[in-house]
Amino acid sequence: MSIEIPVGLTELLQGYTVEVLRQRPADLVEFAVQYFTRLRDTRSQDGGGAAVKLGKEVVFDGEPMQTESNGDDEDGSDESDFEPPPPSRYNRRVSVCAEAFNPDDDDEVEEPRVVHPKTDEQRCRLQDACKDILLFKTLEQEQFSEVLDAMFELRVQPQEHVIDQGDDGDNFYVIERGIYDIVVLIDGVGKCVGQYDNKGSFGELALMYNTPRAATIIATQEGALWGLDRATFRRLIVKNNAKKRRLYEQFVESVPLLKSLELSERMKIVDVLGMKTFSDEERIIMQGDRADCFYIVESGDVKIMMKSKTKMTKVNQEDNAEVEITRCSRGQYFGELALVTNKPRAASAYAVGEVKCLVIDIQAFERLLGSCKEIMKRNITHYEEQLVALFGSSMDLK
Ligand code: 1OR
Ligand code: 1OR
Repeated sequence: MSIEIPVGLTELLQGYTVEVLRQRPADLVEFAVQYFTRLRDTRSQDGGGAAVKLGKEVVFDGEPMQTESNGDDEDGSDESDFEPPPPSRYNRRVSVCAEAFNPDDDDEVEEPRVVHPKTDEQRCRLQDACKDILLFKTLEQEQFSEVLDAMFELRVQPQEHVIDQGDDGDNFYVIERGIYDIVVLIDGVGKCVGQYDNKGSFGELALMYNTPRAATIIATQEGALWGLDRATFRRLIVKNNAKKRRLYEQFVESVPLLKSLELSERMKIVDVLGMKTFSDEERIIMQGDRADCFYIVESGDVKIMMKSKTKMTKVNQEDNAEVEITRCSRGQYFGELALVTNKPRAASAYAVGEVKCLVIDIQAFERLLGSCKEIMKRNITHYEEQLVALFGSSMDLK
């Protein structure tokens, strides 16, 4: 007699078991109720799609009575959620996201470490290009070195498509130089929705979630990029994301601004955020600078200072000393104004004591925080009222 094991059952139970071992709840049944309720809720939030995987929870395949397929569906033609297992792995049908967030999957076959030899000069340039890449910010030193070793340099020509929307993901890219348009098909027509200007990175989404490329990236001029192959990205960055989710899940859930988001949306924010630490008095934002990211305070205080435009009579005297206008503490955000208004930074921000901030880049902000913009805009209206009260004039923040 053959017994059919429903697709997803093994992962479902494994996921629960892993959580029990990790969290050691006193009451297993109560914990199971909470765990599976949450799993069901996140599944329905995601529209009950074929593969739903959130945080450290299990994959749930939405086709209940299928047996484990041995790769029948793995031509990738209609189910971008599923990725063929690498040849060296046993041939179970694996949900993308299961792979993406199964940090404890220690039975993974060790893949050979990729090393692209570099000259000292190349390594210097690479380190410089990578120093502010948020996805690398939470890596251990050892993992970061592996990433740097695996990266390879590529040159691009004007009008070259580095990525085409809809393609499979091959590499993740860090920009060394050049300007790149972000083009997204809207109703079948390509629309430029943003631009990378000589810094930043792209191409992480298809590799993280095994989805087709979500946008087309076009070099507008001659440029240089550093590529990181898919296998290394998944082995180091995706694995690190599982750790990030464990570390930041609770905190992100406590941030008032993000309350209106679905759990799955908050987890996507966790996947792409970086963590930056600032020492006492260090400047985090400078008034007048161009903005490329957004901050949420995790610990410490941040003081917001603005140049007061008071008229001074004496020659050479500073005519715009900074005035403290407010402070942000744990769970509060700053640096949204310039992103929402598309203007330079309206104020400076300084660390008070040691400060840790979650940092989200402008593209992820646009992509993931769109629905929070209404709350931000409402608060910006309050800034304007405060501005009038403090300086007696309106400064046209919008
Ligand atoms: P990818 O692997 O999907 C295309 O390949 C990359 O473009 C993507 O990863 C991101 O790194 C990058 N929506 C989706 N992807 C974007 C976006 C974006 N911006 C940059 N990428 N939006 C634009 C936000 C300014 C939302 C458009 C509706
Ligand atoms: P940003 O991107 O312009 C500076 O970078 C940040 O300071 C800004 O976003 C806000 O997040 C934060 N006016 C302007 N910016 C403020 C204000 C503010 N408060 C916080 N920020 N206020 C009016 C000016 C007197 C509010 C005072 C309570």
